[in-house]
Amino acid sequence: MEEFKISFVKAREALDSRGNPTVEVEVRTKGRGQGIALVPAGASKGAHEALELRDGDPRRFKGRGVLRAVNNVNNIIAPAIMGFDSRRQRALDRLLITLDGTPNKSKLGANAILGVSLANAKAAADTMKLPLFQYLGGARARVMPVPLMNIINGGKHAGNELSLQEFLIIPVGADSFREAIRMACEVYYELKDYLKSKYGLLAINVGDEGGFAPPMKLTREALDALVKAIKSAGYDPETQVVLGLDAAASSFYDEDRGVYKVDGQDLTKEQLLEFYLDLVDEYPIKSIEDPFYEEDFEAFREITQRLKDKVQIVGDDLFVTNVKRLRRGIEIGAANALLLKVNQIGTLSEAIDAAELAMKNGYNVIVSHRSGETEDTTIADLAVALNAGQIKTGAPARGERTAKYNRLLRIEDYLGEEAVYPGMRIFK
Ligand code: 2PG
Ligand code: MG
Repeated sequence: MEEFKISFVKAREALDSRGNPTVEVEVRTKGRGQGIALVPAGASKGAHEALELRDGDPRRFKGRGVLRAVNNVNNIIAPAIMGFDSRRQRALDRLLITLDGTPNKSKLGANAILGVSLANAKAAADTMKLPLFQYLGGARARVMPVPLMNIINGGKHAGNELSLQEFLIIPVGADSFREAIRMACEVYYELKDYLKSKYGLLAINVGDEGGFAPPMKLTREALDALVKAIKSAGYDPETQVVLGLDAAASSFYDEDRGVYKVDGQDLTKEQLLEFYLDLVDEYPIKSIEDPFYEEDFEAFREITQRLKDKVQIVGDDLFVTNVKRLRRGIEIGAANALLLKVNQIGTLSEAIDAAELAMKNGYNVIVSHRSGETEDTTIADLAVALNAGQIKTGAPARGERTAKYNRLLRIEDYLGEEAVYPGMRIFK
């Protein structure tokens, strides 16, 4: 099985969707398989994420260069994995973890390690002449993910005053992924028209994830706009296109004073809980991500207790795709869904472990992009490979977001009759 052996590894500095440098890794096998992976980057990062190594040299890219990570791939990782059987993904990831030797991958950089981990999987798949989703998921991979599409951007992703970061539409009333995308696009067009007429032309500028970033101040203004757009597009907001939120609450939590700054007010965590409960009563919200800041497992448990029968409570910054934090959450019932971001943990195998642990414990899994993305489409394949049932990858705008949707449209086409679109069933 010589053909699967790694014969070439090279990293280079490339760009992400915010124009920041990022790591690209290319891996080739003796059997002429090739894998290229580009690493994404977050803006509202969890404090417990694996470390993204940046140069900090102010003379290049305002300190954001990633040449140290690139050099770590080329000088340390490449010689160590040359000749390794690319199919042994788990062993390769373990070797990368050992080479680094730190708990948060701070020596080599999670960006260096993840680039190699993903490029290796792609090279193995290519050597086998299999699409990535089938290489990773085998014959079981056939569930198309329901997209959670962030079409109004706030928080750290937009230059407006919305406290909450993401206002998502979820097209559950479709019977295929393709139909779901069409419905979501139609809502997106209606939203654009509505925002233009109500707030003027400036309101249709888009934020980091392709959603609009209108000059709104209040959470309810954004939710009202979504409901209006869904109805104008001819859909029912209770059954066909429902809503989700990513509060990203760590970004508006004032740790010194112990309050959340939401919609111009300081809220205690009890008041913030009441705020969410009211929103869930008033709007067809089916998913709330990071409702509290990332250390408050107790507040997460409280909201999960109160809402678990009707709302998916998602841990992103809370769990950071880390099985240790996820286990702690599962023990106390801190959520009922995991947001899965491969670069939060730094290897493909560890991300898969987190997904499996979540699913085994009845948690939903949402495979997710980062706000700083690239044209890399690995997460689209991963979502299908895991039969995760959900993906969060932005609005149907900006090439780095549509790349994932287009990849999924292609996968659904490959799967043909075997493809399943779960729709509302994801919210069991
Ligand atoms: C999030 C993500 C992606 P970021 O909070 O869920 O939408 O944002 O990549 O900035 O952490
Ligand atoms: Mg989030």
